[in-house]
Amino acid sequence: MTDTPEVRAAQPWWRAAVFYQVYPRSFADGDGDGIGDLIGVREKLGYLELLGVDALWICPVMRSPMADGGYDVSDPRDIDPLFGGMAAMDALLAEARARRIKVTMDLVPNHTSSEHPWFAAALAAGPGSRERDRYLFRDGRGPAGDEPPNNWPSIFGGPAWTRVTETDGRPGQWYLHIFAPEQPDLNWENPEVAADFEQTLRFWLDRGVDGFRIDVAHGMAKPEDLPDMPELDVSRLLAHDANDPRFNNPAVHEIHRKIRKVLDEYPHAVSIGEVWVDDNTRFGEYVRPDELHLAFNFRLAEVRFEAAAIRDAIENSLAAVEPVGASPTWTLSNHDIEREVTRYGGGAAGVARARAMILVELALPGAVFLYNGAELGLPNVDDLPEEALRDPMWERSGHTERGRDGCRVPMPWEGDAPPFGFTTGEPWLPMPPQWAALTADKQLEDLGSTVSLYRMAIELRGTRPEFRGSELEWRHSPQGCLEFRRPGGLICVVNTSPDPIPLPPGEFLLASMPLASGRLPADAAAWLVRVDTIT
Ligand code: ISL
Repeated sequence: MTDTPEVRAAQPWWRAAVFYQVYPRSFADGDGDGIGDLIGVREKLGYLELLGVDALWICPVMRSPMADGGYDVSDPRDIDPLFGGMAAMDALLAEARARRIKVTMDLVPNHTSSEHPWFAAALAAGPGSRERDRYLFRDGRGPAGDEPPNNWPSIFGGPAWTRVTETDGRPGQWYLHIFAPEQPDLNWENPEVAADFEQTLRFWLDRGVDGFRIDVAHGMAKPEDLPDMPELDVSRLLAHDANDPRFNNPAVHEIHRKIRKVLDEYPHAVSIGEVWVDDNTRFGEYVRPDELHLAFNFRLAEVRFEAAAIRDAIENSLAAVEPVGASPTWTLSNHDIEREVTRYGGGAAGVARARAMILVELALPGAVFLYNGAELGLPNVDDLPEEALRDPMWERSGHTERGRDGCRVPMPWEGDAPPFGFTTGEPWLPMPPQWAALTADKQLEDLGSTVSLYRMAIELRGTRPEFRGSELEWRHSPQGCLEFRRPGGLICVVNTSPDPIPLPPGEFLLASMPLASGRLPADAAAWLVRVDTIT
């Protein structure tokens, strides 16, 4: 469908929005305790406005003992004091609104913290109780009940079951936790669970948030009888397998329909699901008109800098949502994934390729999700000292998986030495001294920097008519290169080959690297405007 300016104006704000993901612990620390907070986010709204993003996705800031960086929620309707409490959230919402930046929160419906009052009540109430029914408690297997109820592994390593001690001091039932033991899975068949989540949705929407990112949106429903996994291949623990009974059970769609009914009462609000489902048809089911508005498609975040793989990721992401009429989404990285500079090989080539890929991503139709620090071209930090690691995966895997801290190192803002203005205290993860060259302050002054490229690209995408239309047309291009066009007249070319290539005819808009004698160098991308659409 080629959209006219009128059609575009009538579309919801999120359909082609640029979202910026804030990992609050690592973004900016406003109170000097070494951990980022919402006071810090508010202080940086000017920077985000300059960057030109439409909306924020803020990772969980609700009350939490922080066993998994806030994805273990003990009170979903309060802001943790570590992040500045409710006052900091209200101040952030007010100032973001004044600057016309939308704010979406991250909600965690699949599990609670083991310190949630419901879980304490479940432990106290004993087997068969109404309190236990809000979670997935089962008797163990074997004559003494000392084996887990099934063979499911946890995503973070070890079994997905933990045995509790009953109030009489005896070993008792087991409870399911797909993630850490501090994150017991909720039983979504219990109506109290859905009712409580509805209350949480309304609570934040009434306070002025513009929507939600829904954590593990493919995980809330569990299969009846919790059957064993067909095969237990440890090397595939983190892979998303169509036969994995832990995820993507059909009953999950009824849950999304319920959530959507609530959101429909707040027509401005958006829901974005974290959906790790590879099959295009199954993926598309999550964004049917009465389910989620958007779902993360991670294909582009999983491929290397290689033309055929990039094209395949784009084509599949488009194909997954096309039959249900949903908007595609694009992301190169997030707080769970190795940063793209490193994924593309690191060093100067890694940065060049990441710069090329942001032009590819921002040339695509649909919503784009940028992860904080990507705009500075930050690499993963893979040499964090072992004693600094905080991801539960490190302990749970028996120190075999270092986990995700390498992509969560705090943002370098200014100055020549750590902590680079991130905090006045000790940053919660050590920051590399080499990041002195990558601070936001330095890059904002340099037109050739990665942050300047982001700014120019986001502005062009938001203002130029050439970005109109939801279709992509692929054009023939040299080996190792890609060229696609948008109906509005945009041409995007990317060169993953080792040699410079000539550019197609058109008016030059922007390139990720200076052209060499009019040619596009290796590891670069460019935007042009089709000659016949220039007025
Ligand atoms: O589902 C998976 C594989 O099929 C996993 O990749 C899983 O979806 C993913 O790890 C979920 O991540 C989210 O929930 C976690 C939290 O640790 C992550 O940070 C968050 O993004 C538990 O709440």
